[in-house]
Amino acid sequence: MANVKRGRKEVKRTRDHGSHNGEPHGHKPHNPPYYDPDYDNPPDYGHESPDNPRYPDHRIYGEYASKKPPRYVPHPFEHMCFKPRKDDYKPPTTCHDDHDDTLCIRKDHRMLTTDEQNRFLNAFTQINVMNALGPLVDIHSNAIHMMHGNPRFLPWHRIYLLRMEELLMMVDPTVCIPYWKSSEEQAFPSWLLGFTPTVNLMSGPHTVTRTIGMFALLPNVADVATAMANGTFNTFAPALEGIHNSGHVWVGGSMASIQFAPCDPVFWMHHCEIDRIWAEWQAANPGQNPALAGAAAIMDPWTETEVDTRDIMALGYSYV
Ligand SMILES: [Cu+2]
Repeated sequence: MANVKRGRKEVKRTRDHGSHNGEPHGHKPHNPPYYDPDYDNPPDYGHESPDNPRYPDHRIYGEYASKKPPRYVPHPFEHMCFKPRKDDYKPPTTCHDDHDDTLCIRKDHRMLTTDEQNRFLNAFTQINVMNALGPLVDIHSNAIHMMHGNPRFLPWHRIYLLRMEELLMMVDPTVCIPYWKSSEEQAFPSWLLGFTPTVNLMSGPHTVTRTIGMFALLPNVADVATAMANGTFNTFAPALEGIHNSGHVWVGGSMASIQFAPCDPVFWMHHCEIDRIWAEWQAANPGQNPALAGAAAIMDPWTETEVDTRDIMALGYSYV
């Protein structure tokens, strides 16, 4: 085979040389450069060049093919996704029963069915791909809201969770944020292990990482009981925030950073548990509220005040 090929080449070279005045070893002139007269003088095929090359054909794209295409108006989040008719939602319908459409009943994640787990992850993915999650995560990275290390910590994150839950419910009204009772469980929710989304943040895309158990211990039931034993908000809240901090570092990776933590769905389940513990403590310690006044009492960037955060039923959710 190789011999045949080589033989062919010989023949061709001989023939080429032969065409240049018969001298077998003479200088071979360069090929003239490629020249296409149409390139300089394109023929007229009778078509105008399109005003808008992305939409070249007016018959197909209508006004988009013109110099003045329609203005782009984004859909509001609640209209970004198709939703089945209310009757066609598949059970279980956790959030909207016949009496109250908006009340969320937040459950221990261990109580979720596979369908409920999937719905939570699907809704999380949906709000992420429609770029609604990234901006919510970015709010958490802005220290101007003073949401850590002071009495705003619990009420601010209560509203933050609520905004997240509202976003999830726009995609699937059956979804509520489940809580991760880490003190009792002492393990990472296994159904989240393979779920490490990439979120578009103002700093660029961030993919969730975890270093589970590597850099901290996970506070246990006794630690939570000790925090719960505080009789005033001023001592209870820092104790609970400390437990919360350890949980962040225990998960590690994204969760260890204020900037990236809310990219991990476990952030919301962790904060849901912190919020649940606070609600339980509130019920046991009526009238004990954060000492916040003036601007510090407004849960910016939202309009809720500290007073609005006292009653979770009034905010539209409860814990089971
Ligand atoms: Cu936070």
